[in-house]
Amino acid sequence: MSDMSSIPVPNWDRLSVFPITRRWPPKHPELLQLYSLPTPNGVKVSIMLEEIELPYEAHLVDFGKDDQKTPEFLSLNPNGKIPAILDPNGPRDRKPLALFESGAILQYLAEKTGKLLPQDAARRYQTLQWLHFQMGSVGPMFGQVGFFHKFAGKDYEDKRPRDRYVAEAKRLLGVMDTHLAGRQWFMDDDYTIADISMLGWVRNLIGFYGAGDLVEFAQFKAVGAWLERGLARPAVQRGLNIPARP
Ligand SMILES: N[C@@H](CCC(=O)N[C@@H](CS)C(=O)NCC(=O)O)C(=O)O
Repeated sequence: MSDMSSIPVPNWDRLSVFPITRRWPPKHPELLQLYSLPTPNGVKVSIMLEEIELPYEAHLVDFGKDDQKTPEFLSLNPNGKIPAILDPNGPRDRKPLALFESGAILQYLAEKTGKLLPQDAARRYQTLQWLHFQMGSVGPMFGQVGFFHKFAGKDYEDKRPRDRYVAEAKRLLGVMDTHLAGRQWFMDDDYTIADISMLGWVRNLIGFYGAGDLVEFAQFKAVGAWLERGLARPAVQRGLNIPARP
């Protein structure tokens, strides 16, 4: 009788122990699996994957079906939000790694591939500083502008919450504008995960949320020019529509 335990299990086969693969079965289990929807947080990861040209398989998490609150999705991200990934070739003994939180995913992918995060220690921390600025300030504040201006909150009679978030969004755009004046990207000539984290949010604020006039976007000339440069990148254009909406 042969001893089956000595036969190495291919890495991709190990994905089947992750319950998320029951709702979203991988067609290519040897590739990194992305669970997402093209929202400002979701596109950070699809843009990154397109930029670094790491092969992956994208799965649509349909908010219309509350996919993000299903037990299978929650098994990977207990916080019930996209994006999330499952990498069959993780960093420890190439065992699979499941990860949520877009900032952590961007850092992981940058370190895995050695791309879009400077090698120099000081510049690396400065890049992470801007990434955390996006995660802790830009995303949450712009998101609230969206809620109070475009979504359910727009019907609230009391406009003070909306005005508070608009004022904060303007302040943040001011911080970004001052930094970007005379620079191509957040890290000077280096396009990094800091830029990737912010492009979708600024685009959404003035596009989908329709808050351009409200935040007086026209005055933030350096941010406007940076956004244009970012959106001109083919990988950004592709990433903005992955996975395709239903
Ligand atoms: N801090 C999280 C935020 C993720 C997040 O808020 N995702 C939104 C879409 S942009 C979501 O999944 N919303 C669905 C829900 O809350 O039910 C990250 O950056 O990954």
